[in-house]
Amino acid sequence: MGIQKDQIINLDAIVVGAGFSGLYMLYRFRKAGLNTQVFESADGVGGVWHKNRYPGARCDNESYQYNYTFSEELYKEWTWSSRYPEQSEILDYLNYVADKFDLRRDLQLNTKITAARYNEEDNRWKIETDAGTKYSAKYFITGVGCLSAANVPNFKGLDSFEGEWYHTSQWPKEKVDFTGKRVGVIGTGSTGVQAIPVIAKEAGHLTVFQRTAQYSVPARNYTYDYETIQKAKENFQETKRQMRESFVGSAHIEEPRPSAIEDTPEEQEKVYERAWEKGGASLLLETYADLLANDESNETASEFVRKKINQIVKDPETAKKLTPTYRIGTKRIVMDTNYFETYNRENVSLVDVKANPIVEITPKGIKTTNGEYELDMIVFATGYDAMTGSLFKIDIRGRNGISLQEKWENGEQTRTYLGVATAGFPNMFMITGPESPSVFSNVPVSIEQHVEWISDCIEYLREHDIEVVEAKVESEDEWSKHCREVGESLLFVKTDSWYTGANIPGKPRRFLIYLGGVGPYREKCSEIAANGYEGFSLLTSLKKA
Ligand code: NA7
Repeated sequence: MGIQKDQIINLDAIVVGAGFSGLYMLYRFRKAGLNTQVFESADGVGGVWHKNRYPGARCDNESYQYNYTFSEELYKEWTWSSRYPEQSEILDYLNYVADKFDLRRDLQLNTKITAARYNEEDNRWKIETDAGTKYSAKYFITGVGCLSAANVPNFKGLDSFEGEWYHTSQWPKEKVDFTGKRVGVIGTGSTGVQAIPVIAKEAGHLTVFQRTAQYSVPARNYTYDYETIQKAKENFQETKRQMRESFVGSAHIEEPRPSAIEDTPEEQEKVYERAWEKGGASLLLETYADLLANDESNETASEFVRKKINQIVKDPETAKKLTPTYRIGTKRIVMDTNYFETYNRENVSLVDVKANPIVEITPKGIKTTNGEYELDMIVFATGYDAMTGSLFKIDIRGRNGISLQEKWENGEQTRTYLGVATAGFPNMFMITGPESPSVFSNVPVSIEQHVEWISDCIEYLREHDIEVVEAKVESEDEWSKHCREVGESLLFVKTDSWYTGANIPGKPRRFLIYLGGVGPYREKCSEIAANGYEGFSLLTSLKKA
C-alpha cells in the first residue's frame, strides 16, 4: 500500500545528505538499532563528490588517507589508483561503500528536505520534503557538508547571456564540450586552479577572470605501484591512529621544523624546495610549525612561492598579476597540475577583476570596467557559501519556532557546542558543523569522529532513558569563545576568504572552524562523553529544566 496523503512516517532518526557523513551515520545508526532514513537531493550518493564533476576535479588529500577507516576490511578491499584520485574514482568508492554495507535500502535519493521543525509537545522533529511527504523522527542529523551551497555571484545580466554557463559544483553528467569555444572562467580558488589547465587544452580561447591571485603548489600526482599500495594496507592500524591523533587528521609524514625565522635563508630555501619537489597542497605549510602563526615566518614561505610563479610564467605582466600578496595558507592552500604553466599558452589570457571589476554579464559575454570580453561559455568557479550556507538552505526550527538562521545570523552570532549541537535545537546533531575542525582537517577523519560520537551519545541516551539532549547556552558560549580565541591567535582571520565568510556579500564575518587540532578536539569530545555528556542538559521528561 502506498503512502496516504497527510500520513506522517515515524522514524527514530533522519539524516540529511548521502555523502561521507550520511552514509557512515546510517551504518552506525543501523548497528545501534535505530530505524533511520537518509535523504539526498541528488540522484546518487556521494555528496560533493557526486556533484563536483567539473574538468580536473580531484582530491587534494592523499587517497590512502582520504577514506573511511572504520572498517579495516573495507580499507583493504579498496585500492586507489593514484596519490590524488579524480572525482569519478572517489565517487566509485562511495558507491562501493553504499553497496558493500547495503545502505541503499534506507536511503532516499532525489528528495530534498525543505523544513525540519522541533515539536516541544512530543519531542520529535517534523520533517518536510520537496516530494510533499512528511516524516517525524526523534533525532535529526545534518550531514550536509561545509562546502555545498554554491555561490553564484549576483551579477547583473546573467539571465541575458546567450551562451552556456555552469557552476563547477553543479556540473552536468554529460561532457561539456569546450572544443574551439571562447570560454571564460571566473574564480581561481582550488576549483578554478584545477579546471583552468584542463579547459585550456580544449578551448579555442580561455579568459580567466581573477579577483585574488593564488598560491598554488604542484600536485605531482603519480600512479601508485604495487609496493606502495601493499605498504599502505599493511600500515592501516598505524595510519588510522596517526590520523586520529594528529593536528589536521593526516598521518604523520615528517616533523615540522620549529620556526622559519630560526633557519638561515639558505636553509629555508632548501626546506621549501624539498616540499615543492615532493608536491601536494599541505606539505609546504607543514615545513615549519609557525607558518600560520607568525607573520615573519609566513612571509618566507609566501615569498618562496611568489618567486616560483615568476620563474614559471614567461610574460612579466601576467606573472605580476598572478603573484599573490596575502599570507600563504590563510586562504586554503591550493595544489595544481600545470596551473601557472597554462598562462604560457597562446590561447589563455588573464583579466584582473580586482583592478577592473566585473560590471555585468551581457548577452555576448562579460563586461568589466575595462571593456567587454566576448564568450561562448562561462564557468563560475566562485566557490560556496561555506560552513553555514548548506544548513540555512533547510528551514530548521528549534524551540519556540526559532530558526537556526535567526539564532545565528539575526540575533547573536553563530554559536555551537563542539560544533556538533546548538542550544535551542534539542536532539539535533550536526556532522562537521560550524566550530568543529571540519574543513581544516582531512575531512573524512573528522566526519568519522562526529558520527561515532553522535551514535555513542544516542546509545547512551537510550540506555539511560533520556528523552532530550540539548547543548546548554553557557557551554556553547564557552566553546564559541574558545574557538574564537584559538582562531584569532593565528593568521587566518587577517585574510578575506571563505574561511571567514568574507566571500559572501553581507555575511557576518566569523571564523567558524576549530583550529585547536583534530587530536586534541577528539580528546575533548571523548572527555565530555565520559563525563556523562557534560555541558548538555539531559532530560528524562519533556519539560525543559
Ligand atoms: P573558493 O576557494 O571560494 O574560490 C572561489 C574563487 O572565485 C576565488 O578566486 C574568488 O575570488 C572568486 N570569486 C568569488 N566571487 C567572485 C566575484 N563576485 N567576482 C570575481 N571572482 C569571484 O572556491 P573553490 O570552489 O575554488 O574551492 C572551495 C573549496 O572546495 C576548496 O578550498 C577545497 O576545500 C574544496 P576571491 O579569492 O574571493 O577574491
